Amino acid sequence: MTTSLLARPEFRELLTKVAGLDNDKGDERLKRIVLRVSEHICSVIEEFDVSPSEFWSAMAYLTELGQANEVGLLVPGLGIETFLDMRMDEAEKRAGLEGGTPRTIEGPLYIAGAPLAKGEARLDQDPEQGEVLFMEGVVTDKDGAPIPGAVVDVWHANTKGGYSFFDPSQSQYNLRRRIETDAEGRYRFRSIMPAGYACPPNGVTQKLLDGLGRHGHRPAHIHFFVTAPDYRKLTTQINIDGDEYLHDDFAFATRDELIPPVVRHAEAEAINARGLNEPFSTITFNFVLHREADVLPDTIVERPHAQAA
Ligand code: MBD
Ligand code: FE
Repeated sequence: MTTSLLARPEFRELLTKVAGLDNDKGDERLKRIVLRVSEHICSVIEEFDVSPSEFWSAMAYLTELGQANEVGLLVPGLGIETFLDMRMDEAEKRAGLEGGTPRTIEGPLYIAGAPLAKGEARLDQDPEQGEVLFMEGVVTDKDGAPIPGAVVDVWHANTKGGYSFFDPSQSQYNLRRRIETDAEGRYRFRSIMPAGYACPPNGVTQKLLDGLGRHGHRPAHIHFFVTAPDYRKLTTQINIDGDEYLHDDFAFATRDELIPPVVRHAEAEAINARGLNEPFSTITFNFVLHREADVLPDTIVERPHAQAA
């Protein structure tokens, strides 16, 4: 039987130098993390007897992934963004926070700086053939007290599953708005029913998913950041009920509390009252925020966000 190379003193010495643990400069936490990551990579190579060719194909994959700007797509596909949510949920539970609207992942397609409206907005700027959707609700604290002046930053895909900015066929900030709640804590918007998103079929993320026998589809959904002074930032989404991928999301973001009823209105009276010619849908969804507290980990996640203008 051969003993693991990883246990040999000459390998331990190599790792120590790799992580800079034999010097007194640099950052301690970074050194400890680099040590563990290096150990884990070498251990996987050993466990699976990874050949040099296999190893370099993995490095080529990561290079392509970055060049295609798909890192933010693979991360949720591997469940890691959901794991970060699970850790934040646990930390809040340990600190005694209960209730409130559940968080779910941000995903890679947020753009900062969407137009700011007061109380209500229309999100669909680009004419599209699709079902009109009205969504409304109130932002409250845990006791149900409305929070006026909260900002509901909403973004979603068009009827083809594409997001403005990333999809050059859409105008700037199409289907993206920030809505400030009114004196009663209310927000409302008119938009168009989104379609589900699918990873680019010939893309780098889908290539790995193919190897895992997995699809790259998300159910139709609408994203939100909900913020208010002295409250914890909420990052969440609602899913459109009835979608075939509702409980089979490649990004693992579905939560039972985030599937509000979609009410379809087909009566002529309701259609006329809204000034429309076709049936439409409405969704009511309230957001419940937690007060901020020093002992809790920050819910504001620093990550690069493009801005369209
Ligand atoms: C999306 O629209 C999305 O929300 C996530 C998490 C990943 C890819 C596309
Ligand atoms: Fe999305």
